[in-house]
Amino acid sequence: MTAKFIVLEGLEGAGKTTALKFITAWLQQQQIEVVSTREPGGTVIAEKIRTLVKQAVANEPLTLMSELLLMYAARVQNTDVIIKPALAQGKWVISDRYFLSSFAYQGGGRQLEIAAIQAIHQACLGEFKPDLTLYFDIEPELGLSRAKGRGALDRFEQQHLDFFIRTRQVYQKCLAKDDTIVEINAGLAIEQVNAQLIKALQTLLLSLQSQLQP
Ligand code: T5A
Repeated sequence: MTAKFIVLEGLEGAGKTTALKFITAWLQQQQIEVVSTREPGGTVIAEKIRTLVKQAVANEPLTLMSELLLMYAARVQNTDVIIKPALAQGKWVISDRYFLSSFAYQGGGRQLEIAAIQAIHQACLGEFKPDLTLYFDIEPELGLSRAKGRGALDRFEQQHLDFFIRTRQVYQKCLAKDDTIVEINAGLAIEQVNAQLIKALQTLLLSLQSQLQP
């Protein structure tokens, strides 16, 4: 079976990390070998970058362009060290966030020029992209209240609501333009979210089976 690359996207508290565990277990039940990763992070070096971007440093703001470049540095590391080798070995890969996060957060939230992000993206990843992106759509207030329930907020979670409204708008625009992105209504109870996930995964498996038929 051809290995697939699945990405989970959405605002804070949308339920991506919770879903990653569910999807991994579901795919393993179908006898599919799965490697999971996250962004920023996944490798030792990329996890160090994650710490850098998530924590504020006293008296030195991280510039917007530095933030974007650090996200892409972590992404290239994750892609070359974990994602591509696993796919080449026939393992499926699930990533908690990938490049859509940069377009949504740095392009939407931070309002960096999309053309600049596209140029960096092209230099770093070329045409490489996920086979399926599950976009967890949630009202920012609800997502943030779930994230707050977990404890101290990071540098992103401390942004004003407007930041997350703009971020969500970019996600929704991308969803409308790309049929490899599937929307999950993340505001529902976990059982209802899981039912939507199973449907999307079954559709992916069916399309794979029909491609393999002579
Ligand atoms: N970032 C990242 C960028 O700006 N640019 C980039 O290019 C990249 C890659 C990463 C930050 O970096 C930014 C975006 C982020 O701000 P992160 O911690 O990896 O930070 O990502 P978050 O999305 O912030 O992680 P969260 O853990 O907050 O969100 P999740 O993973 O979507 O939510 P999850 O599963 O942990 O659930 C949160 C809580 O809600 C509960 C869970 O039990 C948990 O307590 N929950 C539900 N409750 C009710 N109903 C449901 N359906 C629920 N699903 C989960």
